[in-house]
Amino acid sequence: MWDIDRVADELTRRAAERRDGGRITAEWPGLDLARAYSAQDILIQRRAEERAERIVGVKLGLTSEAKQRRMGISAPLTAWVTSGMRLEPGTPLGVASLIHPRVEPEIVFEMGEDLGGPGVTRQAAMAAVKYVRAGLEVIDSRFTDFSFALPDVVADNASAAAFVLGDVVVAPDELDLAAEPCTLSVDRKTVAKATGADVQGHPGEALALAANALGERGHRIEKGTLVLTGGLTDAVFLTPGHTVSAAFERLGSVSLTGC
Ligand code: OOG
Ligand code: MG
Repeated sequence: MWDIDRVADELTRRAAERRDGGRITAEWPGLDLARAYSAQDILIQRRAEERAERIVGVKLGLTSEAKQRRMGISAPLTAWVTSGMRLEPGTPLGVASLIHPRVEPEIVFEMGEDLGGPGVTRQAAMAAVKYVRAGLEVIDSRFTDFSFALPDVVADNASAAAFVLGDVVVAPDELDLAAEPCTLSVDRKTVAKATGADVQGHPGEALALAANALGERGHRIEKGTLVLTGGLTDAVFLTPGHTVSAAFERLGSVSLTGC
């Protein structure tokens, strides 16, 4: 019989053994969104304890049309990022340490104030942001072929695996975030283009959405933590010897090489 503890166990085991598997919702239709978020919290709490990691922020998933179309799910979701997921810029990532990693460009906020829903607007959300940065997120679904229903991917902490931040740090009032362009390339060949507006019209809307959704579950987004606002474009596979780069206009560039 499935329950939320077993869901957290199963997904933790798949990650540790670097193996994907079928949808849990196919075996347990009772895995609804509320239970999936509880399983996500258990999974991340355990991961943090077992690996002596800290939760360092929040990530949003499926906030752009490109991501929603690819995954066949039209609802954004929230999940957690930990200290162990943060990669050192310039250090290649071993593809064999993961299942089938893909990389996507993200706009990342560093929070200057606590932010808690309900009722958070984009304006209030942006007022709580200290810095904006470029990021690349590595996603590595614990489901075969990244095929999942919304509760599956929620329980799987939104496929979170790793992330790296660019070194340019910009105050939020120093750029037009909706207009900020991003080019994703693999080995210098352009594979996708987007702007900040592709994330919920403005990444600040994604931040407000996260604050409000987390508020309903009794969580706040804390000062000093990061918020990954979601892939602006579809993700690309990370492969040994190849480099994925996101080049923004004001936020600079960030790259990750597979090995
Ligand atoms: C789910 C995670 C989505 C994003 O930025 O949209 C995500 C997935 O695509 O596997 O991180
Ligand atoms: Mg992402």
